[in-house]
Order: sequence, then C-alpha cells, then structure tokens
Amino acid sequence: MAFELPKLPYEYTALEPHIDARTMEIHHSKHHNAYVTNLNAAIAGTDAAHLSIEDICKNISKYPMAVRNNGGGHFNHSLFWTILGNNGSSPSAKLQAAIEADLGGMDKLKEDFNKAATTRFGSGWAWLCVEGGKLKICSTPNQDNPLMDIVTDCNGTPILGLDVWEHAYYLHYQNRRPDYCSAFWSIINWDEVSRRYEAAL
Ligand code: MN3
Repeated sequence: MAFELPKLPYEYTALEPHIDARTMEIHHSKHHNAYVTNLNAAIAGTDAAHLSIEDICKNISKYPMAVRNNGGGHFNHSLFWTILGNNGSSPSAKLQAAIEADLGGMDKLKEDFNKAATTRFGSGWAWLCVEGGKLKICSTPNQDNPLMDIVTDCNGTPILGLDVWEHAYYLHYQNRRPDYCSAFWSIINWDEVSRRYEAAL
C-alpha cells in the first residue's frame, strides 16, 4: 500500500497573512508530494512497504538514507499541516497545566521553542514532544524527527512541530526566520495539539 499525499484540512489561503498561499501551495503540492513519491520509490518491494510511517521512523536505522530523508519528510509534513489552523483555539486545560508544570508557562514555551527553531543551523525542525509523560522542547536536522531510533538528543512523541527549512518561509520572510517563528504562534490549531498530547500520554 503506497503512501499518499494527505489533503490539507484547509485552503492554501487559510493561514494568510502569517503563511502566504503561494508558499503553502508549493510546500504541500511540490515539496511534500516529492517526499511521498520518493519514499514510495525507496520502499517499493521491501518490508517497509507494509509498515506505517510511524513504524518506519521508529526503525529508521534499518533503512537507506532515502527512506530516512523522505520518510521523515512525509511524517513531519503530515503532522505539520494538522497542527496549523486559523481557528482561534487554546490548549486544553490539561495541556495548559502541563505547559506550566513542565515548561514554565506559555511565554517560556514560546521563548524556548523559538530559540530551538531559530538556532537550528541550516534546515530542520523544532519540536514540542512528550517523553515519559513530560513535555519537552528540542530540534532535529534535515527531515529527522523525535520518533527516529537514530536520533539521540531529541526523543519522544512529537505533538507540535515547526518546519524551519527555507522553503517553508522564504517567499514571504526571506532571511527573517525569527519573524516566521514568531508568526507561527498565531496559527496553531491547539485543539489538534491537545488531542495529540492526550494520545501521547
Ligand atoms: Mn517543508
């Protein structure tokens, strides 16, 4: 069963002005689509063709670099689209309490997450994860993610992620990655992040 490009749960224009429609269209229909196409080519005829993308990531050390890069790309973007949205939502009471207990509150979460996102050299992702029942913030290079068994310094179940590859922001923000990271907090679907938090516990 080949992997498929998931439909976006909103229009390309939905995240304006924070993320522009042209960036969303290219990011989803070109970049993510290429990860899916290349992942399917890399796993065709192998045992990985019968696994979920989560199970592929958890055992990524068994597979070639093409599976790591494109499988990570598929998992990461599939998560990214769902945690974005312009729906004015807030964290659930339980997630809010964990943000305060584990991370020192929402302002500190944003500060530490943005630091992880802006200081990631080159391309990669910043993550909010659940590990051992606790929230934590970390980042990974390229298309690696916290599920991968080859990742040693950023593990757990990701419930929120930010793509800091230039393709995610360059048309609108050019070199201003910090502005893109700040804008991100205006377009988070906290209902979905809260759902993922419950599922990860
Ligand atoms: Mn991307």
